[in-house]
Amino acid sequence: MTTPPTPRGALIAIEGLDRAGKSTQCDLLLNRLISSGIPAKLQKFPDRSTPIGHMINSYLTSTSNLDDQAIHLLFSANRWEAKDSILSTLNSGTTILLDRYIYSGIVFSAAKPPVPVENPKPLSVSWCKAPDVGLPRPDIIIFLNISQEDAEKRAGFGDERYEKKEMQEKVRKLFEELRGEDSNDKEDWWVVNAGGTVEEVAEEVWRGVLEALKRVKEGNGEVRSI
Ligand code: NYM
Ligand code: MG
Repeated sequence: MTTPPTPRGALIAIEGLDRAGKSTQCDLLLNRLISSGIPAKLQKFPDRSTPIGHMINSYLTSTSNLDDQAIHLLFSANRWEAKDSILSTLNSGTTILLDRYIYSGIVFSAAKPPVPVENPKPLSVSWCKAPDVGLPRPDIIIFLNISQEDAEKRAGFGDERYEKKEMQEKVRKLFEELRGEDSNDKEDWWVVNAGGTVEEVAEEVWRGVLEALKRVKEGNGEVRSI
């Protein structure tokens, strides 16, 4: 008799604007999964610990300057360098929580104001998506949706690039566009009202996770691609 193969883990992306509560929810969720007997791991993007991650960190903290296109490709490369480990972790039966993924990658780059001379047009969503095509596709994207009003009630922004009100407003619009894109992609989004208490948000997030686990169970075992 052969032993049945280990069912693969689920790939769960957590997305949202800065201050939506992603990191808090990721930590709670990781604990809840593990204490429910579901092996799980957290993978944060950008992963600032790798050589590419160091370059991204210098850029975000304004220690270095880069073309919009170059930094965009570095964010994508930072995901590609994690791809094999993501796939082998999933295939070994461990669920992965992604604290940001390609969706942040697309909207933050496309939200940047054009540089007047060298780069007169904003980067398009399709251009921004292209380098991520082929990466593992999440079974669900849990979007922590926070209203402008609630976001403003939370602690102020940090000093990193992109943490400015005008930029965040564009990011919000682009996330909305991305969520509505086409019927196929639409199913992937699980929108949670992130304006509630930490516990209320965690409950809604958990329902999304149960949905992802169900999809994996009903699927053919393969990890889809972007
Ligand atoms: N960000 C994040 C991007 O611009 N592109 C990407 O591909 C990713 C993953 O980095 N403001 C931006 C969004 C954030 C910033 O992320 C740092 P964090 O989660 O604050 O470390
Ligand atoms: Mg941040």
